[in-house]
Amino acid sequence: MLHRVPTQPRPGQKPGTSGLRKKTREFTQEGYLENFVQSIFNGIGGIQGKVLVLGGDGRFFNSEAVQIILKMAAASGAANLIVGCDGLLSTPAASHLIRLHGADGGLILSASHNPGGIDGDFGVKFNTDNGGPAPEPVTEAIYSATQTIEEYLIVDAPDLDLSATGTLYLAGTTVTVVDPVKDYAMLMEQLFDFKSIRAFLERGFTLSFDAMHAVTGPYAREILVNRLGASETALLNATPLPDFGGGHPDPNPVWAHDLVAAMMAPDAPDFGAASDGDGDRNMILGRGTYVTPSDSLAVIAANAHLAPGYAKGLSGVARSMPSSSALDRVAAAKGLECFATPTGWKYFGNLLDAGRVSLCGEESAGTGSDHIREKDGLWAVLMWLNILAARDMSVSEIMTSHWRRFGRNYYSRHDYEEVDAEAAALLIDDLRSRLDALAGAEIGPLTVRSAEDFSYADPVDGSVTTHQGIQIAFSEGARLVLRLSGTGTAGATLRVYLEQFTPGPDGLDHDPQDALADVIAVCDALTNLKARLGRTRPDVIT
Ligand code: G16
Repeated sequence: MLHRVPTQPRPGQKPGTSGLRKKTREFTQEGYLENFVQSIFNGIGGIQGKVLVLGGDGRFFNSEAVQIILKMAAASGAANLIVGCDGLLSTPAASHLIRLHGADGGLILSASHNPGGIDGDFGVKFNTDNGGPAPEPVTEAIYSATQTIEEYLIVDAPDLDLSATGTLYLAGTTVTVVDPVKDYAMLMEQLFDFKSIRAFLERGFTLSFDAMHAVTGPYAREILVNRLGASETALLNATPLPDFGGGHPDPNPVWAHDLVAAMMAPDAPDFGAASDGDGDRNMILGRGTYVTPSDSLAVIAANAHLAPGYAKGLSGVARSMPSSSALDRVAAAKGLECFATPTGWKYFGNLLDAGRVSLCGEESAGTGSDHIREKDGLWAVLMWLNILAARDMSVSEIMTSHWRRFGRNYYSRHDYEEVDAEAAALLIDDLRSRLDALAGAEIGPLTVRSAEDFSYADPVDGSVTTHQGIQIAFSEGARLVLRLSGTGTAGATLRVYLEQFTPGPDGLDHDPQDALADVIAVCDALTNLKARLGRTRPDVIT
């Protein structure tokens, strides 16, 4: 039976960098999820007769939310919902399924790398028919629907059993329950040289993959263990848990410190990697070596042709503006077009769809290609394994040879989390108002070459996105970027991105924080941020 449930707009249902993320306690309030989901349906012009993909990263409330969304989609007349078994789908797998089935879009339940559990975060993302995150006009339409919503539709039916693959029916809607891993694993097998990676592992190359108790556990088991022959002991924290085992499923040296510590030991495996809550982020390590996401992107750009799916070469490359310009150096050497976009994977969508780029990535541990329209954690791991197998080198040898050839972009991000939102906004506004006066200024050891409030004109559709971060470049090869995060759920997070280029051949082996000392000091002098935010040091340094 169909119910029309009267409701009222909930404040703050504005999608951020990547969907709507809120505290789980807010999302689980009666009608909160329903309001947002109905607003998605309304914002995209209804879902009558449409095909949608649905799944999430398994965090607390995933199962309940999947059942609610299925009943709402049936009430709104969807033709077919393609759902991962047990309601599970990694973000990359969901993107692939949308494209594979020619679906009209998909709902992905995840707050990505944010912690889960009743005291953690929950989120809902909507992806469009290209498999990618909804672009801004769509998220704006959804947001405006949240402000005028008066009712939501839901059918009254028992929960569906999603524990096995097969076809189910709910009111007039077909629900296809699919294996969340199979199609994705097949896609990976088409892109990478599994035979040579397998042989490389058989020759004794060892690895460790930390799934952080998030969604990639089953994917890693199928691909790394079953298809590539890695040992089961190569998998760490491979069982998805609703609260990620109490951890913070963000693959960086702070939150994946156990893996990083193990990789720095003399008896470490040859290769280490981790992925995040919903499987789209990655961290790459070698024995004694941490590879920054920006460097990883540059190394992939330089070597992607070694993987069969990329043997023809890349059409162009893109990075988010705050990511280091290591990628630009590879692009220049290879004669590839290189774009700098605002933070948010959605900004790569048009470039990928238009064939202008086939590789893109971000400093926030996201790397991907035109195989789907999301960043892809395991894809990056397999790309690295393919490169290592083809070149028969260690991670540290790859990095050293890369820096010798292209120079090294020392890079770090300092995050000040849950700071007072007003103080953080004022800090950015103040800096913005001083930008014109900064050009040419000498601040300590550095001279400002350019200072801008980053805005982006999409080269494909011409749309302009403004206020995407303060970017200050210095004549000495340093760069400083400040912006506010769009994925937090409490207060504000100020991100400070720091970069210093060293051409080599000397000076390629410094500790990044030492190499960045000048630009760190200049940032403090320019912004007085610690005093203004009442902090003595960053909460997270990656
Ligand atoms: C999302 C976006 C990324 C972005 C990241 C951090 O990733 O898809 O493009 O770089 O958030 O964004 P912010 O700096 O605004 O917090 P994910 O993995 O959280 O979906």
